[in-house]
Amino acid sequence: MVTNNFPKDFIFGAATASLQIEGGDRNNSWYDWCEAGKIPNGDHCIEANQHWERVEEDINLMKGLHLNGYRFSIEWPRIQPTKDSWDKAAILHYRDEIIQLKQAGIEPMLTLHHFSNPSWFEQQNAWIDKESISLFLAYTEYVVKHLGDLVSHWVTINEPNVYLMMGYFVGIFPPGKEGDIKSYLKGAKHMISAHCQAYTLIHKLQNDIGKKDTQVGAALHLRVFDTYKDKWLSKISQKICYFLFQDLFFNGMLHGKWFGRTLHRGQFFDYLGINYYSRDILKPNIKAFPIFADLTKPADCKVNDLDWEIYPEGLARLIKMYYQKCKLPIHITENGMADSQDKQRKKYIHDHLRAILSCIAEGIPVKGYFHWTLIDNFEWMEGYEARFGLYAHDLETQKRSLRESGKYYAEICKSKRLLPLDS
Ligand code: IFM
Repeated sequence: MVTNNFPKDFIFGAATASLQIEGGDRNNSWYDWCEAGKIPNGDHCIEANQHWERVEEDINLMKGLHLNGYRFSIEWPRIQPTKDSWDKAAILHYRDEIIQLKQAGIEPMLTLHHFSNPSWFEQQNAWIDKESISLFLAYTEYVVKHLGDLVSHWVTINEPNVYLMMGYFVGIFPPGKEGDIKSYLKGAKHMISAHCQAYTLIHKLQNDIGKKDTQVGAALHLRVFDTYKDKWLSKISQKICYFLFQDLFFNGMLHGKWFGRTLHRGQFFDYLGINYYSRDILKPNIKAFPIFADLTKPADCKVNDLDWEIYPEGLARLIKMYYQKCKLPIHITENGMADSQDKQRKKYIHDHLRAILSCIAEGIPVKGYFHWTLIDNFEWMEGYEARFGLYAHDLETQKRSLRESGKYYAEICKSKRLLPLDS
């Protein structure tokens, strides 16, 4: 039976990424991308939320929401500014942030890679270069050795599918390549292999210090792909989309597989991290290589400020679909909407949490929900225009203000109960 109560140990969190909130770093691929004038509205990630200087203030925001979890990422270029150097002060900064979080009763979920690369790594062809795997592992080792005693939940790589699709196929993320399917696949193979080896490495290092509660996963951007009027070509597109965009990564990272071949033997997820936002209806288009479809939406559906369909049932569908495939605990590592007027976010949160409760009622171990995002921030190609925050952010004054939907989420986090919309 579906109840309104979440399990006592359920993690209610929010998620962010370093590049999107910290500001101030000039040594990364997104700084270079902004400098090259690639953000259509001219916004620049150098400003962001000045989180680097405002850690304490932002942890207070989290306390205001009654969060007991926070997913965030380490900015690799800060830790390893050049290929041959490490910045001790930077890793200690993160250590201090984690200590403050834990003192506030907030468990960190730490992401090692979330879209941005050190400039030196980008310049050597980033993830397309085979050396990327050993470089990522060296960085992982450094982070785990310095922070591992404080961290139980790890995300190796955030949305490798989006990173590669946008950077090598659509061409709107660095390095801006279009239709380069060969690099997409090469990058995928390297990211999958890096994830599997990082999984093993993190467990080994944590074991060495006697830390037994380590959970390692990745955050996969999963979408629902539905067919258009049951057309035959649409059914083929659906198979291609599920495979190329998600199952290649899901099977690869879970089982160490690459097109049926074993890259690494074993199982490399302790939990499945799902980032869920929307779905696509695949309208046949024979010229649209390699998916042979245009991505469309149902007529008259509700959308967010970025014109993405709001489809809460999709979250339940994906949780069930992927749970069947892996039978592992699940964390919703991201879910949220761009809604500058805060007109729809409250219902969005309600409906997506209701979808999660329906899965829990069926016995699926959904363990946590990390709302994207704590505070309006640098939304990649949209700059500061897309406002996903539970807190609104004023770039001029750096003022943070809790939205109505944030107040609603705070009450849910506090009571661990899904509250009615009129509450
Ligand atoms: O802001 C992004 C995040 O960095 C990755 N997942 C999707 C979010 C919203 O677009």
